Amino acid sequence: MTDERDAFRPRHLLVTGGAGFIGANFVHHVVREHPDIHITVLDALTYAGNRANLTGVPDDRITFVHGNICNAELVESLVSAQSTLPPIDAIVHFAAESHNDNSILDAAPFLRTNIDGTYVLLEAARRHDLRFHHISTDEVYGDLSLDDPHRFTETSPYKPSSPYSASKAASDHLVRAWHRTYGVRTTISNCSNNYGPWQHVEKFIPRQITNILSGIRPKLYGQGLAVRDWISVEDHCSAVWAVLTRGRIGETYLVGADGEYSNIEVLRMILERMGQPADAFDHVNDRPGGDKRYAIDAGKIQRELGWRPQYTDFAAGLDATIEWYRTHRDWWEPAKASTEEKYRLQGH
Ligand code: NAD
Ligand code: TDX
Repeated sequence: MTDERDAFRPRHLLVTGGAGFIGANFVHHVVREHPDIHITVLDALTYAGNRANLTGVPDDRITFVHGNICNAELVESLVSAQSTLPPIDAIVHFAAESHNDNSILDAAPFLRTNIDGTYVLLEAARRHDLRFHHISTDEVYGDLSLDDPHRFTETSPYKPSSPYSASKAASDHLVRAWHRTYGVRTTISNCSNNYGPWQHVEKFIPRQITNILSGIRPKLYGQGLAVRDWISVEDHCSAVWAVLTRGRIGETYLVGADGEYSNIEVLRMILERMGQPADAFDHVNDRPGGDKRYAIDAGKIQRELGWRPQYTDFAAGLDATIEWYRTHRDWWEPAKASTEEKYRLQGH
């Protein structure tokens, strides 16, 4: 196991996509757990980004930059800035177009942000010898059949299904190449499906919760038999920190918390917890090419880095998430109608 004494100790992180769901949770996590670190957030504030996700972060801990990771001049100005702050010594790269259904409608922003944007950041890391941690997804490995006894490991072949997952797979390959060819100090984490606060209402769990809170019937794709491996976003954040500070350079780590449930099981849990009848939902079109099952073997990060998920009671996690959406209507309501309209046009 990597020794604490060998740990990389960042002083100033460039967190891309820090106003999105997982990026914002990560910023809150670092601000809370690691008081001596400054964070520069670079975020384009797309439909998925929201400055309000960072409310409560003290001004002296964070510099917020509204800008695009594809803007090489802007990225260069950030990583070469001279100020009273320590220079940026690591990039933690969350920024992405992240939603499969959107990628099926229009892949172009996915190729730009997920591939070109990652390239721009890798080049900045190369020029300035920065540590680079890339946030990726288990979707790069394609899917498993429902009865497959295996789970994904770090040696599973890349087999992405959607424009989104193909663009994430491409970005992983760039990261690996920049390590091997140029010696950039990279790591990658490929995580399973996250849930928790500040997740956009387009995603499965928040969509169903906010539908119920809005008097709209939840929508299940197909028969709801597809399986996702759920992890609390807080556990994902602690895993990213573990890999950033103690991961072996050039390596990939899978992150998951043994949380496999079918979509219909998750929906039934939400309905029950929100006092709805078990059949109070609609079946809608399935996703074209939709992945059947994801399942993560997180043995490597556990063995090598001693990381363990802390929030493994999924029912309790759902309760907390439902409560968060109940008490944060102002946060999600502005995005709700346009999201549902987009889904209606897709037959979802
Ligand atoms: P999200 O869509 O909630 O947030 C993405 C953020 O990136 C937003 O704040 C957005 O404004 C920003 N952004 C988008 N394009 C940008 C650009 N060109 N320049 C600067 N900022 C830009 O996504 P998320 O769910 O928080 O996912 C974060 C990362 O984690 C992604 O790389 C995603 O692939 C990965 N991931 C997500 C999950 C999940 O379950 N959500 C699971 C595994 C991996
Ligand atoms: O309304 C819905 N009904 C439904 O049945 C929605 C929005 C989804 N679904 C199904 C489709 C999937 O089988 O639920 C499952 C989960 O869907 P999403 O929330 O869109 O997540 P997924 O496609 O699995 O991808 C997520 O996890 C991996 C994130 O969005 C990605 O960014 C991450 O890489």
